[in-house]
Amino acid sequence: MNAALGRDRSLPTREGLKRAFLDHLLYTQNKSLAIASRNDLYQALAHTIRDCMLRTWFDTASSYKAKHSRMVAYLSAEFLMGPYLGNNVLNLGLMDEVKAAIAELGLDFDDLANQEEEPGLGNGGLGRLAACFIDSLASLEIPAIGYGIRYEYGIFYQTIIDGWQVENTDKWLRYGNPWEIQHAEWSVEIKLGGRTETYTDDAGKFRVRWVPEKTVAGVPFDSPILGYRVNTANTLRLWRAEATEAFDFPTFNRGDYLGAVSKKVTSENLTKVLYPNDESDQGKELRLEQQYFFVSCSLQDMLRIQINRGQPVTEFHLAFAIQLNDTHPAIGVAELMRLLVDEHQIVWEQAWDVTRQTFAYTNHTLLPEALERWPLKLFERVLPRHLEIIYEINARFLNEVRIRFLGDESRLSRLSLIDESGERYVRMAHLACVGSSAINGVAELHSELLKRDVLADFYAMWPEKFTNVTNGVTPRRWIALSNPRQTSLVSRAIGNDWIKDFSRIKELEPFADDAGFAADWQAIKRDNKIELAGQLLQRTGIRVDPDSMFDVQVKRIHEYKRQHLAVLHIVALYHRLKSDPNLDVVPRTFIFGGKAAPGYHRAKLIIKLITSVGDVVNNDPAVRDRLKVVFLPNFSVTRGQRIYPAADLSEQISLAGKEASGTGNMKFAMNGALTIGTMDGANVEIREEVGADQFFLFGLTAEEVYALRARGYSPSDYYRNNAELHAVLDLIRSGFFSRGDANLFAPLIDELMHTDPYMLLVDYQSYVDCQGEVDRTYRDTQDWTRRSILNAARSGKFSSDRSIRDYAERVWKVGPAPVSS
Ligand code: KOT
Repeated sequence: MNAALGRDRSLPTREGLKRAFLDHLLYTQNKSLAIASRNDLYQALAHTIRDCMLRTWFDTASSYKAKHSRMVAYLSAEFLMGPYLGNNVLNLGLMDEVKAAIAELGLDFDDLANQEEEPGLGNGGLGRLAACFIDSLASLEIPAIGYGIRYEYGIFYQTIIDGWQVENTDKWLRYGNPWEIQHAEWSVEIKLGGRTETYTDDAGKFRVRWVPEKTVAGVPFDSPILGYRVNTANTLRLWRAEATEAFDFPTFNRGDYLGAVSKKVTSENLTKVLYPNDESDQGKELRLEQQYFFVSCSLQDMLRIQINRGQPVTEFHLAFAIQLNDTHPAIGVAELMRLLVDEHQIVWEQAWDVTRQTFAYTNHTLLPEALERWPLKLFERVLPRHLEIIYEINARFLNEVRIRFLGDESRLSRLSLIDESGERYVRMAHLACVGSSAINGVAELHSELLKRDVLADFYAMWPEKFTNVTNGVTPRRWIALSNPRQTSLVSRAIGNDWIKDFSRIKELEPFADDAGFAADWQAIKRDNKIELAGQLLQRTGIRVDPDSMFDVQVKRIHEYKRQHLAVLHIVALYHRLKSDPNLDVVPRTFIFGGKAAPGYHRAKLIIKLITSVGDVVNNDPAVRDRLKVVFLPNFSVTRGQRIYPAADLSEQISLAGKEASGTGNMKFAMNGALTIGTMDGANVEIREEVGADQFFLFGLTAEEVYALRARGYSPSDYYRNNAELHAVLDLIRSGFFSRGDANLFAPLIDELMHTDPYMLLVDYQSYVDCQGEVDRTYRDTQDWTRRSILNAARSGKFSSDRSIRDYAERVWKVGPAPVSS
């Protein structure tokens, strides 16, 4: 409909943007400027920007089709995309023009952009990584499609009531989603449950077919993923479950209208809600159905594309490289086998070759509770045919093992796809390893630990399959969009090529010693802190001093991430200040944010501990100018965009050997925050890149953690031998922070004193000493600023563009396929 835009790919003028905006206001929202709500204005602007991308999107698809480019299919149960509007305007290269056009209409761009409900279709790191990767794939002009689930309700909205987390539903689709296009014509049918039966086909061949108990329809919703200032717009294709028939006609004809509709409701429950657990496996039937649903939809879609291109299904692996984002889509290995063998009548051996050459698997965790396994009974009930296929894969695989390791029975049971040590389970990581040609961890240390520990037997079997791809984050969203002040300063100094080629950020290094640049850098940090302070006041009622050090820990709340270690430090400082009111400490604002899984009581108690300590500290006149503790509710991509640019100190304090990589650590570093952290995940590589002076290191190494655990660890020794730690734990235990309720935090403190599985007490002194070092360093503002600039200048490795190049070369064997203009 839009004459002002989108006819070709030349960028629209300011007048064209204004005209298109007003047209959408009238023809899409049916409002005038005078009566439009902010949502109407946002919707009109979103549609205007969408129009600017459609031609590129269409041309990209045509170009891939014509060139038969090998395509990356990134399969992920989560895509935590964050708001689209700002990012799309940025990637179009239209930020200044759009802002000006909107201003000329008497409106404010940021104000409208803030109207967008972010699609929270992920829990945390894993889902956000998928979003950064999809941005980098498009920006590097690599043919790719992201496949996932269009949850009707994303991650819950967190509020804090009386210091506790309260979950609210996330109705992100309430006002519609202007960034998606539904393609009902590409719907597919998904089977579930039932049984299998054998039959003889026309050629006299013995075959198996699946007689499902029910079927549901999968309907794709596509969003364009525009690369940064290129002619490529890839697709994010998310599947929604619908009833295959709107009505169950036999029931309907019996006069049971409600009964007939209820079947529709049941089908649609499949994609209703995102499971809000990060790094824990709950083994729920609906979750297995969700996984199978989106994987089968996606594989059927790829086969349709392959056939539509006139290519044989036996060459599927030449057309697609499928990346499994952890094991949530690992059922794809069995599903592709089923589709090839049962539905396309390919012989097993050939189908297996195709399958193995198609898949690659990324592992994202070493935590045993996150390794997915499905009770065999449940699996059989939902996916009877897949269980048979998995048995067949397993039998052939174990034969291979037997030949390689004669007589090693225990190795067989360790490697088997079926865990038979007690109740029987299907091990999804094993299925992923056997069915993939490449297996990777997400940071050097993590990949080493995988080979040594979790996947050691697979490493012994196929060392050549293993590789490391260190995570990265997109500098577009995490600097150019979130931190416009830093972006213009940097671009004034070194030009703006760094946004596309982030390795060039190193050209900033010489400016660390440029007094004028440093003064600007420092002023920008202060402005960002003032802005965040405004948000904190508005959302929590707590007033903080922008001249205090902003010491930030934002990430999911989990014991292994040790938010409570930071609390022990805060309580220690509080205790010191109370004992010596004249003590000279650098004023600090401790900022926390993050969600706890709703069923993870210990994590929820950690939130309550943070807010309770905050209540006491923030309201104590003796310390309140020097210590502030804020828990910012509902940490999300949107909130992160304001937080990272305003941080002075980034807390990355997980127990070594637990955090696979971390990606928040990278966002902070790029935005000039120095890190206090352990030798865990990508921290190791960050320290290596930015230099030890820019990284405050403390704590045991992963090796030392293993050694200590092997020797036998007794936390009570640390409690007894460290007077300050003793006092801190006693103070929390006593009820001092819980209005005299000595029971409230008892479970937390007792666990620390008796088992302390994440070794807080071991690392406590080293952490507190290290914070002392941070304090001393921060006092010399010029020195701190210099380190902050160096830190950002040396963060080039942590762009997701680098990660994607690594995958493209080493795993997918694909290259760019630019779309001609
Ligand atoms: C969740 C469930 C099962 C298996 C893994 C997870 C998982 C891992 N969820 N998030 N992660 C994080 O992934 C990030 C991206 O690789 C890492 O940076 C981070 O360390 C993981 O904790």
